[in-house]
Amino acid sequence: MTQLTNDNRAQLETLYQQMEPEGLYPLWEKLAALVLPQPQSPAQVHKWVYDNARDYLMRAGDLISAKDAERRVLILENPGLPGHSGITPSLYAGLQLILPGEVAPAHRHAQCALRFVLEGEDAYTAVDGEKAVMRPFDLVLTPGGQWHDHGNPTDKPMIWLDGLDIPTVRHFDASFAEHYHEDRFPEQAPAGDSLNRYGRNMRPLKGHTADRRPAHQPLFHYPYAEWRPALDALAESGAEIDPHLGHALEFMNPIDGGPIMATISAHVRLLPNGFQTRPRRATDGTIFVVVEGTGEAVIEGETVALNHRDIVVVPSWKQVVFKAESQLVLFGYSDKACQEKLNLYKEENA
Ligand code: GTQ
Repeated sequence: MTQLTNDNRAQLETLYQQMEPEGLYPLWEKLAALVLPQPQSPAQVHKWVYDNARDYLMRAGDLISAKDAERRVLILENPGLPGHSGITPSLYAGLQLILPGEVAPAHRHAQCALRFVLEGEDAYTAVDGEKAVMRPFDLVLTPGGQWHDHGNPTDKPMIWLDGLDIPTVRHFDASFAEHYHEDRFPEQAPAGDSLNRYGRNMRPLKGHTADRRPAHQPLFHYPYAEWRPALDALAESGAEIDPHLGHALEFMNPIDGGPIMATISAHVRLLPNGFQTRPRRATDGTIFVVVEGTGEAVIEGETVALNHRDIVVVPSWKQVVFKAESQLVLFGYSDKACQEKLNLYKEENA
C-alpha cells in the first residue's frame, strides 16, 4: 500500500478493531493474497509408495472389518493440506481394502467416486444393483446419487484407489448421504450389462430396457482389457506422439463425449522407453498412478522416482516433466472436468 501517515494508520487500526466484531474487514489489506496473479497451491508434491501404504492397510484389515468401518480406507492426505482429507484442494484419494468374503454395505451420496484397481481380481462394485467385476487397473465409477456396495467373493484381498470429489462437494455445501437398509442393493441387471450396452461405441436401440441407467451417466466400467490395448495400438501405429503428454487417451462419457463425471476427469498415457515429455503445467492438480514401468517425474525441479503402483500428486500449476526409464504407463485423474465448466481451466505447454 502507498504512503499512509502514522496518524492515518492509527485511525485505520482503530477502524479495523471496531468493525471486526460486526464481520467487516478491509479488502485493501488482503487483496493481493485473495486474487493471486497465478495459482499458488497450498498442496505439496507428494508420493505414496504403494508397498508401504499397503502394509498399513493390511494391518487395518486385521483390526476392523469392511462392514464395521463402512468403508475401510486409508486417506491419502496432502501434507500441505493438514486436516483437510484432500489430496488436492478439490479432490480426495484413498486406498480401500476388501478382504475375502467381505461386503462394504450399500450407501449413496452426492459425491462422485472413481475406483482404480491396484490389486486383486474379481471382487465387484455394484452400482444401482449392477455389478462391475473388477480386474487390476480397471476404472469403475460410482457417480453421485447412485447406490453402491462393494464385495469380495474371492480368496484374495482386493485393493483399489478411491478418487472422490469430497472437497468440492464440501466447498459447495451440497453433501447428502444415506444408507440402504440392507448390506446389498437388490440386483437389477446382470454383471457387465451397462458395459455391453454403452461401452462398445454403441448404445441401446430405443426400447423398454434402454432407460434403466441415468441418462447422463450410463457407463461406469472402463476395463484395463480395453484401454491398455488401445494405448498399445496407438503407439504401434506410428501415430505422432504428443510431446507434452506421450500417447494419451482420456476416459469419456459416451453420452456427450465429455469427461467421465461432472467433477472428475481421468486419462491414461503411455511413454515409450527413453521418452521424456516437454515441460507442462496446468491448473488441474493431478493424481497419477504408475500402472507399468519405471521412470521419474521432475516437478518444479524436484525429482520423484516412479515405481509400480506408486501414487504421486502434482498440484495446480506445478511444471512437470516425465521421463520413462522403461515403457511407462500412467493413470491420472483431476478436477479438469469441473474447471472447464467454470471456465477456469488453463494449461501451458513449454
Ligand atoms: O466406497 O463409497 O474412499 O463413500 C470415501 C467415501 C470410499 C465408497 C471412500 C466413500 C467411499
